[in-house]
Amino acid sequence: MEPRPPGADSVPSIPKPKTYDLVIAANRLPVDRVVTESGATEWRRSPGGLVTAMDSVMHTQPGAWVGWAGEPGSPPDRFDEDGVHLVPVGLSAEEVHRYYEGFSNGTLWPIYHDVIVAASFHREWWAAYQHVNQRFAAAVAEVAAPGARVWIQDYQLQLVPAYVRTLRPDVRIGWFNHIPFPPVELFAQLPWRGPLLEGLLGADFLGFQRQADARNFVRACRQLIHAETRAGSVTVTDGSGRRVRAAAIPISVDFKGLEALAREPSVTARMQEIRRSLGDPKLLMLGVDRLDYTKGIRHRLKAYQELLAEGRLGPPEVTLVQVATPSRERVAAYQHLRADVEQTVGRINGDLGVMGYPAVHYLHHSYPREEMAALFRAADVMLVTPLRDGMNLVAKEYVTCRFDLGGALVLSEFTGAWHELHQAFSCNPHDIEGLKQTIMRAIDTPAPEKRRIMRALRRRVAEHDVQRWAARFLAALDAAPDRPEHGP
Ligand code: GDG
Repeated sequence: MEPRPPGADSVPSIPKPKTYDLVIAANRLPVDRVVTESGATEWRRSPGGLVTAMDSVMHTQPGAWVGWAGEPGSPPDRFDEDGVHLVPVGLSAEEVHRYYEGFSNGTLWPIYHDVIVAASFHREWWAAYQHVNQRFAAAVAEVAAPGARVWIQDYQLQLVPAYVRTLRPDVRIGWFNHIPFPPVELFAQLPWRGPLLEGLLGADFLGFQRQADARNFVRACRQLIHAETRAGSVTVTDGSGRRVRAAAIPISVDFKGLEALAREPSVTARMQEIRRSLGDPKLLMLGVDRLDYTKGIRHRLKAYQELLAEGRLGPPEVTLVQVATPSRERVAAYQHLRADVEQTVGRINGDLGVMGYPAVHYLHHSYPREEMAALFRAADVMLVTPLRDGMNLVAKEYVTCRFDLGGALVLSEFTGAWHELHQAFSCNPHDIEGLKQTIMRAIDTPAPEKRRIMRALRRRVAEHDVQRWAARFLAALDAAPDRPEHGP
C-alpha cells in the first residue's frame, strides 16, 4: 500500500472532471427538456440527424457533447444520456437575443444565404458572440482528454476553433459548416470578417457541404487576410507555418434507420389514412420546411397558384400539403415571412379552393418522425425549392422513404443536395415559369421513368449515409497535416 501523506484524511481532494477522447460542440445539446404528465422534468433525445451520426461514432468510444440546453438562465448540471456525457453551456436571456437570434440568425445567416433578406450589423451582438464562443471553448477545453478529437459544429461557433487551440494546443480540432459559405463579395460585408476567418483557422480541418463552399472559404482567406493558399488549404498567418485543410464532406441521413421506419406497418396505415383524410386526391404534392425565407416557400406557392389559376391543376384531384415547422419566431424577418405565407395560402384557398377541398393544407406544426415518414410515403410529388440551402435533408429523407420507388422529387439547383441528386426534377425557383414546367414534368413523366430516377437517387443516398459522413469527417481530421512542431 502507498504511504498516505499526513492529513490526507482531513483534506478532501477535488475530483477532476472526467475527460473524453471525442468532444462534440454544437449550439444545442442533443436533448430537449420535457415536463411529463406527472409534472416531473426529464430530458428526451431530439431526433436530429446529427445525433444519429454521432451515435455511430460514439458507440465505440464514449464521448462528450457541449451545447446549450435550449432555455435561458443557469445551465443544468452535466449528466450522462445514452452513453454520451452532456455538458450544458448557460446563456442569459440577453445572450440568447444577441448571440443566437442576433449575430447568428440576424447577421451570419442572411450573409451566408446570399442576402435573401438584409443582414443587420450590431457591435453588441458581435461582443456577445465572442463571449459565448469563449464559454463554449472553455467547456470543451475542460472535458477534452489529452490529444482528443474535438468536432465543432456550424456557423454559431466559428470562433471556437481558435479559442480552443489557445487553451488546448494538444487537441485536434475540426469544424463542419452545415450552411453554405458565401462568395467573398458577400462575406466581405461583415465588419468582423478578419476575426471570423482567424477563428476558423484555429482548426486543423474544416468541412463544408459543397466544394464551392470550401473554395469560397479559401478565397476569402487569400483576399481578405492575405493568407497563403493552395488548392484546398490555407497557411495560417501567425508565422507558425501551420496549414489548415478545407474540403467538402456532404452530410446525409440515416438511410437504414429511416427506411426501416418508413416500412413499419403503422406508417403504411397512417400514409393511407392521410390520403383518405385529404379526400383521396389523384395527386398529392408536399412541402416540408422550417418556416425560413431561404426555403423558397413563397416561390413554390406562387408557381402552384398560377398552375391552379390557369386550370392546369386543381382540387379536388390535386392538393398541396405544406408543413411549415415553426422557427426563430422572435426574429422579425421570420415574423414577416409567416404573415406573408399565411396570407398567400388564405388567398389561394379563397380564390381557387372548392367546398371541402382546400387547394393548400397549411400546417404550422412540428410532427413526430413517424408522421413525417407517412407524409413522405403519401406524396406523389415532393417540392424542395430553396433559394439557397447548405444541403437540405428533406430531399434525402423523401427518397429514403420511397422504397416503393414511387413519387417524384422536384429539387432546387441551389441546394447542396442537388449536387448529389441531379437526376431529380431540377428547378431554378426564381424562374416561376420554369418551376411550373418542372412541376408539370414531375407529374406527367411516365411511371417507369420515374421509378428509374427514384432508384438512382436512392442508390446515392444509401451509399452516402450519415454514418459514412461522420466516419469520413473524422478520417479527414485525423489525416490533417500535423502541426510543424509536432511532425514533418
Ligand atoms: C441546416 C441547413 C442542412 C422539419 N420539420 C419537422 C422535422 N423536420 C426535419 C426534417 C429535416 C430537418 O428537420 C431539417 O433539415 P434541413 O436540411 O431540411 O434544413 P435546416 O433545418 O435548415 O438545416 C441545411 C442541415 O442543417 C444539416 O446539415 O441540410 O442545409 O440549413 O431532417 O425532416 N422533423 C420532425 N418533425 C417536423 O415537424 N420530426
